[in-house]
Amino acid sequence: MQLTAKASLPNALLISISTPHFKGDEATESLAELARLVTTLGFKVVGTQSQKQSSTQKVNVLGSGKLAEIAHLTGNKGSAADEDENFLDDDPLSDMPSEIPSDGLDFACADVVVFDCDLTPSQLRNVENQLGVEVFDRTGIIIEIFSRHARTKTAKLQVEIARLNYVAPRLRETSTGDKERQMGKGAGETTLELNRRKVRDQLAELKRELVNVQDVMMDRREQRSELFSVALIGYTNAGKSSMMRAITGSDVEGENKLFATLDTTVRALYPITQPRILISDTVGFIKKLPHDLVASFHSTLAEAHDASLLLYVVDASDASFRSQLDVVHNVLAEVGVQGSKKLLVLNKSDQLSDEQQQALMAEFPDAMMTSTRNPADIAKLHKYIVDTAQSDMIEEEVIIPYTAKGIVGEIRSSMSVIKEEYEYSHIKLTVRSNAIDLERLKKRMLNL
Ligand SMILES: Nc1nc2c(ncn2[C@@H]2O[C@H](COP(=O)(O)OP(=O)(O)OP(=O)(O)O)[C@@H](O)[C@H]2O)c(=O)[nH]1
Ligand SMILES: [Mg+2]
Repeated sequence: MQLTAKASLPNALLISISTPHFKGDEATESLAELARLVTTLGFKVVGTQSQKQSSTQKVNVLGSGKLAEIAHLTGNKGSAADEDENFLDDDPLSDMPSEIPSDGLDFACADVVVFDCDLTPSQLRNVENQLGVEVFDRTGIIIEIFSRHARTKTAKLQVEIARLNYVAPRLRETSTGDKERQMGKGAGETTLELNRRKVRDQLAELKRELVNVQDVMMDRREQRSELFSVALIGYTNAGKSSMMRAITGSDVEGENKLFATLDTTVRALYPITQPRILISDTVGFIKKLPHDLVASFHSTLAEAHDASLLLYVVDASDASFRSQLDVVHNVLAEVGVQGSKKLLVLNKSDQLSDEQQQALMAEFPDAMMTSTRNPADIAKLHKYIVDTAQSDMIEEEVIIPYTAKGIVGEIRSSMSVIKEEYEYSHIKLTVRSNAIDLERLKKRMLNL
C-alpha cells in the first residue's frame, strides 16, 4: 500500500462499526484515536460516521442505508450508487442509530474512507467497489505510519515484513494493474501470481536480513549486559522520548505524532554515574496493534526484556490512560517482557490540576508524578533511578598495591568509589558496583 500523492491533504471520512462487544466509550475513544492516527498520516478528517452491526465479520461491513449515505458523502463514485435494490442487508442492528453521533461533512467530499476496525481483504474489496474511493482499515493506517517513521535498518526491515504480510492477501488482479501499484507494487507487474510470488520471495529475503541484523544487536546487548539498565515503555505519545531526552541530556526528539519512535535508542543517564546507567527509549503501543507488528517488534523490545528497571510512562492527562496501560501490560506479556523492578510514571502532570494529581496519587500510591517540562521532576526521577541502581550493588573493600596503582583509574571510571585510604604499602578503596564486576576485579587482584 502506498498512498497516492496529492497536492492537498486527502479528506478522510472515519467510520466506526459498533458491535455488542465494541461500543460506548470504548468505541468513541478508539474513533478519536483513529482521528489522531489519520492526522499523523497527513489526512484531514472531514467527518465521522458510525454504524451498528451485530459483528464486523459480515461480507458487507455497512448496511444498505449507511452505505447509501456514505456513497453520497464520497461523491457516488462506486457501484453503491446503482445497486441499492440488490443489496442484501439482513442485520436488524444496522437500521438502528449508533450511540456514537455521526458528524457530517460541512463543506468537503471525502476522498478516503477509514474504518476503525480491521477488514478482511474481501470486505475491503467490496466496500471499495461500492464506494469507488480508497478505503483503509485501522491496521492499514498503523502500518503506513510505521513505514513512514522507521529510521534504522532493523525498524525498516521489521515494518516492511509486517507491511508485506498485510499487503499479500490484499493483492488482486485488475486489468490496469492500478491497484497493485497502489498497494506498493511496481509498474509492469500485472499478474496476481507473479506479484504474490514476488512478495513471498521478498519476505523470505527480508527475514534473512533481519536475522543477521538481530545477531549484531544481540552481541551489542550482551556487551552491555552487566550495566544497570532502564527501559522507558508505554503507550504512543505518553512522553517517553521527551523523558529520555530530559534524563540523558540527549537529542532524542519527542514529537506530537503517534509512533514518533520506532527504534530503540540507548543512552547513558546524565549526569553520568559510575558505573554508567543505561536508558533505552522504545516503540510506543496502541490499542488493536496488528499481530504482525507485535511479532516484528520482539527484537526492538529486547532492550526492555533485559532491563533491570522498567519505567511505565503514561500520559496521565489522557482520560483513557488506564486502558492504555492495560494494552502496554498485555503486549509486554505477549512478547514475554517481565522486568524485575517497575515504576509507574504518571507523566504530563502540568496538564492536571492539584486535585486531579492528588486523586491520582491516592489511586496509584507507588507511582511517581512527573512532567518532562519540570526540571525538579527530572531530578527526582534521576535520583530514583540512581538509588534503585545502587540498591542492586554491593559494597566491597579492595586492596591495591602501589605497584598496580594504574588499576585505580580503571576502577574510578567503572565503579562508584566511596572511600580511598592511602596506607604504607597499598591503597584501600571502598567501592560499590555490581556483583559480576566486583568478582572480576577480585580475581584480577589475586593474579597480580
Ligand atoms: N504537557 C506536556 N506535554 C508533554 C510532556 N512530555 C511530553 N509531552 C509532549 O507529548 C508529545 C509526545 O511526546 P513524545 O516524547 O514524542 O512521546 P513518546 O511516548 O515518545 O511517543 P511515541 O514515540 O509515539 O511512542 C510531544 O508533543 C511532547 O512535547 C509533559 O510532561 N507535559
Ligand atoms: Mg517516542
